[in-house]
Amino acid sequence: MPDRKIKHSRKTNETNIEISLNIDGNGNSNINTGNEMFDHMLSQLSKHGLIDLDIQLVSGDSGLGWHHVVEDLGIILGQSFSKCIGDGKGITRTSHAYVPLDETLVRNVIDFGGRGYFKLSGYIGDSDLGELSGSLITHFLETFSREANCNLFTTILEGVNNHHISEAMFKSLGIVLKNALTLDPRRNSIPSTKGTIS
Ligand SMILES: [Mn+2]
Repeated sequence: MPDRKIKHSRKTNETNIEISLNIDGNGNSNINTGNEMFDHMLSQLSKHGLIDLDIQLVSGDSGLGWHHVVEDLGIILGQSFSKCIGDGKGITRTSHAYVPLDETLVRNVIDFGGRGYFKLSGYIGDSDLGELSGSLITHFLETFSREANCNLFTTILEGVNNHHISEAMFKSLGIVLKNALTLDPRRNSIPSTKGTIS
């Protein structure tokens, strides 16, 4: 089995982030972005995706309202996934997952076909999300999908409480990541008739 782990860091004039990712992990996380709600969401992704994730915000201009931190995390996490996936040999490639949380129901559909695209259907507001917001979550998913080279369709089918909606979005994302990226022992080739997903 290939080693699908990476240590990656990104330093710009806006943020300095260090990340360590293991796609074939056990769901262990140590996440310190400085934004408690964002940490809570990324730990959902780790836990339900069986992904080991260590994220440290060394420095960031969070005084500007978290936009740069959330955006740069989308970039570095997406790039880390893309690097770990490599040519995609043996991956399942597509997956979908419905996740309910009380009054909320969210569906994610993903395809690691080498193209970056994100579409959100349904509505998430900005209240009840600590220092995060619906628009920042949307921007994170958009950035992540582009950098990870996956198509991601997130649909909020039901939901009133933004915290529940957000949590179901990240749980469901963790599950589709796990299922799409799990190596199928019968698949000894790249899952594309074109011969490439990069
Ligand atoms: Mn919660």
